[in-house]
Amino acid sequence: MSVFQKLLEIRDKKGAGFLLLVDPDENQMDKLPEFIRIADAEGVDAFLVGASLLLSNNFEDTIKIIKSEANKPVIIFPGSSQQISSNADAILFLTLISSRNPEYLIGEQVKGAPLIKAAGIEPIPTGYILIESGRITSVQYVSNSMPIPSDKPDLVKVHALAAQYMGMRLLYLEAGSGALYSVPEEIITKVSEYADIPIIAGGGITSPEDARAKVIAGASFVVVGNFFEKEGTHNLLAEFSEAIHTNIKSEIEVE
Ligand code: 1GP
Repeated sequence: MSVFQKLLEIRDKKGAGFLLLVDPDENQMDKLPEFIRIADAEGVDAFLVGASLLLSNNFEDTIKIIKSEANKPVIIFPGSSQQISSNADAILFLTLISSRNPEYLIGEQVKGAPLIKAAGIEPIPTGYILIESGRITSVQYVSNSMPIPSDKPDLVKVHALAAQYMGMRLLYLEAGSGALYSVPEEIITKVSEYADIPIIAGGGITSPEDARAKVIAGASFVVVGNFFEKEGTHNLLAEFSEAIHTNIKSEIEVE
């Protein structure tokens, strides 16, 4: 089964999938194995690895540690065509559809495609849409792209539909790592009613309630990264899982 199919299966079974973003620069490598084991046990469905920019040499080791400590898909969430590894299972083959910068619409993709083929990992074509979130985010700055204003859901909708018509399999609605405000539920709902491909919501999600609100609004997958990089947060992994897995929760409630 492909990783993409596995993701759909998780969504169908659990209501939505919990994707944990591991930034290779933001985790102490000696503490990473234990964190991954806890995350695996507490219900994380898949791991994303990547960053807008890499400052360290930890990219490969991060992937290897996750592969050895958890039995879940490891999916690269690349900031550029330099972030490709044969040790991962798949890669979000991103098109920064909200951008007008050709480098992030086609340039990086052309550089990355042969490396992905050589690595033998599964590309998952993904329309990546930046949404304004209260301040300039790393992805916005590095990609030199203007995010879509958060009070313009129609603009997000038409970008999403264009991504679908271009053959992309997923939509990633991104507020940016550490965003002040996560992607508004209104946008998620309107996009989910307008386009037919599954939505990933990420950026600035810092509570189980917020994560669950994204699922109720129509997200199929929720990404959390920054929050779990802070000390003393790992005990909340289970609560995030429960909040995101709306089907499983309702089964418990029914019993
Ligand atoms: C960033 O959407 C991801 O690209 C996750 O964001 O780090 O704010 O959780 P956070």
